[in-house]
Amino acid sequence: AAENGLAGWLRYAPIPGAERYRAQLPSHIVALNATATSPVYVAGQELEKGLQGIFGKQCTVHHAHGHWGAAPQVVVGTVDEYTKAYGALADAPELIEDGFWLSTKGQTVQILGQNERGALYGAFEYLSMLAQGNVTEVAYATNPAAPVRWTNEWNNMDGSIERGYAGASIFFANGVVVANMTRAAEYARLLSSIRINAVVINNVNANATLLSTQNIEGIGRVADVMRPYGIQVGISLYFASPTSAVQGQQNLTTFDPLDPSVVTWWTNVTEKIYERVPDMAGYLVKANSEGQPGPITYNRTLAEGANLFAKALQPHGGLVLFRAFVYNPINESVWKNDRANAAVDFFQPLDGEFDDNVVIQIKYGPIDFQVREPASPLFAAIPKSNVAIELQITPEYLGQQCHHVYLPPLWKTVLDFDLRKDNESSLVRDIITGKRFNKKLGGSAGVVNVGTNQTWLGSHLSMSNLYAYGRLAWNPSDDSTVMLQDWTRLTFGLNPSVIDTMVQFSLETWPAYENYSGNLGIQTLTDILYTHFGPNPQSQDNNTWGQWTRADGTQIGMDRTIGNGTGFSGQYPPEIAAMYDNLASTPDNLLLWFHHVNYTTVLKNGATVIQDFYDQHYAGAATAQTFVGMWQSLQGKIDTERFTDQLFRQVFQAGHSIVWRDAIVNFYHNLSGIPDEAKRVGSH
Ligand code: GCW
Repeated sequence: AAENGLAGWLRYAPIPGAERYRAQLPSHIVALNATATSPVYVAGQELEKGLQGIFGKQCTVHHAHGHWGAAPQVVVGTVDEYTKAYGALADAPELIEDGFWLSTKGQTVQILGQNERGALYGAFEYLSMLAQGNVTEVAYATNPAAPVRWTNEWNNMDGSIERGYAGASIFFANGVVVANMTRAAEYARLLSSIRINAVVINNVNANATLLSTQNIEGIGRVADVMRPYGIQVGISLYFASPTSAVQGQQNLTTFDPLDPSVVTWWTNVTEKIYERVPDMAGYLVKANSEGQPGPITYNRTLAEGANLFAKALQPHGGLVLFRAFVYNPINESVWKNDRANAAVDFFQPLDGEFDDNVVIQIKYGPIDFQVREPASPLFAAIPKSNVAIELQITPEYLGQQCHHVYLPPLWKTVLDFDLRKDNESSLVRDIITGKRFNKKLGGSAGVVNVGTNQTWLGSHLSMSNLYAYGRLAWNPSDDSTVMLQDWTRLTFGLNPSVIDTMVQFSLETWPAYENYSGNLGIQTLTDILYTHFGPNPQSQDNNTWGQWTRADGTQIGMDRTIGNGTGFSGQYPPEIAAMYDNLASTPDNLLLWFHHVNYTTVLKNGATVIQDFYDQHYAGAATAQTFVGMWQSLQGKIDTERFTDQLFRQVFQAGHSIVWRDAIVNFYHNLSGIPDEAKRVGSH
């Protein structure tokens, strides 16, 4: 059904007036030299399905160059195969790995990839144009900004998903890889259309049993169904696997990364995996963080730990994505303690020690996927290392699919941030693509956590975040509004009023959520101990997690200055350090991230800190009330099933935003005793 969420943005729904275009569209599809499970073969199938779905046009699919009269055709394949069959292209495009050339000029639509994967991307691009009613003539080449365009799926072996909001795993159940690969294949199809090239299928809090003989075979089956879509499979490793009982593998008494028996163990396991999955993408590693074992357990460095895997993978061409999310529990009674310092403290001294096939995977902010964070200073602190940004599509701290929050504007505060390394332009997006520090490797990792739910993520609208994630991984400068317009057309059709409403509504969601959950850089004031859902400001302090507010009766905020505070602002290059170290030059929206101030401190916007807290929490909740009406205005313009499903969520969000507002304003009113100038808060 059109309403079926499984197709996501790949619905190929009929467009109005489709008949008009039928004659000018291809009747023949040439998927050049495609073997049955290759991406070019899939591209041919998608083109056939898409032209049929969007225009009701029946095409014939061929796999070799031929003559079919004067009828228009589309040729999809690699540049090399095209050149062999048709001769050199007049204006040969400059393509790098995974790039493609698309021309819709003349009788032959050309979709030519640098490799097969690129050709498939090009087919999806052409279909995306057509599905949006765009039949104009275009001719252009496009290339990826970076080679690492991965998703991470925090799937446990028992089929549960850590921070997943869409049901059980599509990959695992009862300790093993599932038998039915239908959903894995469908997921690969969606991901390849947004040019993702690898999926890490298991949780970073990993389990050694993934490496059993039976599960390696299972990983192979996942890889087999994803390969035709140009998607490689990667896995997360449990660092202490050599000392765990794993079916089919030796059991050692140490996991010391410098112990020769451990080196051999990982070399052997890696060989077994590559025997079954010759194109495995690589390993993702969370070590010495949140209770996970790692090299530090043996007084080895994180680099020694990362290089253990890098050396095992190197002969096979695999990558190690080594997470920078490393921190220890800390004591709040020490004023200078700061979890935000951990990543630079751990990794900066190791810059230059990581092997070439290691990529340091850095969460966008120094803490943990909060509603707003400054860009992680680590992006500028390890110029000799490859880096990737870690974004979170699964909205762990952002409403868990019960609130809608369109995330690209948040991500862009980091991607577009200029860290001014060596007083030169150093945009985070130019660092992760390798451009700024001349690195071949780099890119993006998105924590998606899809599940068996028919919407994939737990709500229809949340798919706009996954769609935009892929687009940004390809081109981190892509525009939040344009991506959303495209996604809306593909998902809900071409009605301009639907598109306008979706854009207005979506772009207001993140600022509203920030306002009712925690503004001024205090971060999401949620329940930090267990659920990460709903307000619980008191849980933020007196814990060892280090996401503190340090709020008391008169003051609030983390003093991260160099002189009196934790010194975190000094982790940035000098220009940025100076900006954040000084109260006067710190933007209001990060004030409490960097400074411990009186509730009565006056902001740049003229309000006091406490009054702004009150005002913005009211404003955010008020905005969330308007989302209900905006959504209701779509009634009859989109299908009833998705309309009703999302309406329920918007009503919940409206109510829960008031719960948020009241919990936060009352908490700080009680703590500070300072009345609300507008007399909304407390008893009066
Ligand atoms: O945000 C925290 C999550 C944990 C997660 C961890 C991480 C997978 O609450 O559930 O563990 O981050 O990113 O490793």
